[in-house]
Amino acid sequence: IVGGRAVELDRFLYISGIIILGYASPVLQCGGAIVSANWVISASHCIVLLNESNVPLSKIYISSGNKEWQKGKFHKVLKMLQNQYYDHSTLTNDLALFKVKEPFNRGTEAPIKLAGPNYKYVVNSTATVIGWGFNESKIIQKSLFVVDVLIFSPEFCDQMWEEGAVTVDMFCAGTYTGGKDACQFDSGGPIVQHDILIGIVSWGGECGDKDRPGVYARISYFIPWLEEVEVTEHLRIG
Ligand code: 4AZ
Repeated sequence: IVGGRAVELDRFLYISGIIILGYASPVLQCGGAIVSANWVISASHCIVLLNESNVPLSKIYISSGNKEWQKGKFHKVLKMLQNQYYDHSTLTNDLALFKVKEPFNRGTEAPIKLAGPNYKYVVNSTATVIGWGFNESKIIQKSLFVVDVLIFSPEFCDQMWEEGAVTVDMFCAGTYTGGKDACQFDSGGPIVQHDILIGIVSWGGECGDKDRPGVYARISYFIPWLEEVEVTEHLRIG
């Protein structure tokens, strides 16, 4: 998170890290958000990165329940599910679900409600991005950071990026003067409005570049898919 502030965990009990265990010390790969008793939502490109590095499933864990990702409860990942329409070249449909073995405990780990299919992404409204990713010095953070950004219109996103790059399953967000953004290793993590999950950190340019706003997977677009895959679980959809 670039241009943000350090926070306590209490307002962000759903924040999760996708981590790799089995090396000398834990490695942070991506962010994520708890959405039900045994499921975390994240980005599909995070699974591609894990696969490209040949990380076996047995080394992949979710860290949650602590503002410091290295001190969280580590939940073994049983299953990783990529959206079937994910395209690695365009990063369209960059959403994934991770199933954990041990359910999340409602004291220090709690699910966030998802934006429903009719959620209004109000242009110029403030949203909060959460994560342990790079700060302005390109250093992964030990403790949790957040930053407030503005949701931009599809037309503005098109002007800032190539026309057609920010597709219907995405939105972009940033500030008019730059300096506030998600960054590397925030990928897969949440962007929220009033305790509702509205997006997942997906891609961008140079972090904080005012002319290259961060791009997020648009949660409201994926509700049919989420309901389909999470047949037996109960997601909280707004
Ligand atoms: C990344 O590489 C990444 N500025 C995520 C978000 C942004 C840039 C890069 C947005 O995971």
